[in-house]
Amino acid sequence: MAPISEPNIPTVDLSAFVTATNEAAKQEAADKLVQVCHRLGFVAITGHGISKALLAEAFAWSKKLFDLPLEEKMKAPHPVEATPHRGYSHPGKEKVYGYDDLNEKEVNDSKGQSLRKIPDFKESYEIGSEDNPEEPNIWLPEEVLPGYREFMVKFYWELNEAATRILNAFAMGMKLEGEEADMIMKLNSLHSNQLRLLHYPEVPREAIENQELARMPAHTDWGSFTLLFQDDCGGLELEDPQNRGTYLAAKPTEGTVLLNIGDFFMRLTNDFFVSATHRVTLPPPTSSSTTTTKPRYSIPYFVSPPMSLIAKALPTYVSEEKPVKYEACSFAEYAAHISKYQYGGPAKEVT
Ligand code: AKG
Repeated sequence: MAPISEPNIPTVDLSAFVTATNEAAKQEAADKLVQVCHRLGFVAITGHGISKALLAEAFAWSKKLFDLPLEEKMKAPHPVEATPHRGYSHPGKEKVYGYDDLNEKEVNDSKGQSLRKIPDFKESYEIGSEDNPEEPNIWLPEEVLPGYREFMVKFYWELNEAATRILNAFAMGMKLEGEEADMIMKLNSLHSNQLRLLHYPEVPREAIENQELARMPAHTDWGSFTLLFQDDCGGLELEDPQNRGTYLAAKPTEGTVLLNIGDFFMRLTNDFFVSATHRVTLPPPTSSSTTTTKPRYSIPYFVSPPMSLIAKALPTYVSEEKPVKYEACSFAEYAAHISKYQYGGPAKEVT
């Protein structure tokens, strides 16, 4: 496994975008956001405007949900097809792939074989906008978990507002004008975003060390950027793009959300921002058990462009030295290409 270095992930305080009207404070924070994401593709954010109480409530709902018996959770099953990503996925259903895996998988599929060698030992529940008829939500019957749906709909929109504030900061820091500036604000589709509740059950450390099970292998996200909230378990790591193969531990810090740049934003900026490779692996041992991991709960919110938006390099980021690197394609095309591999093929159940 690639080495881990421990320096802290840089933090940017965006509270000026929540409360202040002080333009200089906003510009300073926006510049730092852009500098850090240019260098690393990820950043820790404080002052994001999501209250501690709301986050505590979200994690409490997530625990209540995953504590339900499997047959109850399966009353909102994720579709058999890859999309839309909605409802409940049992452990082993999803296998996250990185780019190298995808190439290998294409070869294996053509031979009728499966690459699903190491199942991800996690379960998840995916939620989208209630006002997106193209990708309708899949809810548990209300009596299974009363109040869950109402809270999650509210939470989706709170996160959406935070995403818009962060995009305002990006737009200010990137100093783009006209259509280019407008393009940045389109990176939050409002209705194609995805709220995901994740639970990585307790597992023998050996199973991960021996690669019998994975928590989540290294991958990038497909959209604009992801806001990632995590509990205190640990295990999330991000690759340092300045030093490929070296991962930084994203230690859980209360009040902080981790932002990682997604593929679409990378393509739009012709690699000015790099899509962050990240993974979830063994957390540090705890004093209560050195043989078993702690369970882990995390909540990513994937901020995505509208499905029809085309990722075409913005002229500001193209030059003779930096020619266009990626073919233009819509978010729908890009997402369809990647997602079919994550849910493709018969998923193995893991208990
Ligand atoms: C994903 O869902 O794509 C993640 O990378 C989640 C990471 C985490 O659980 O911290």
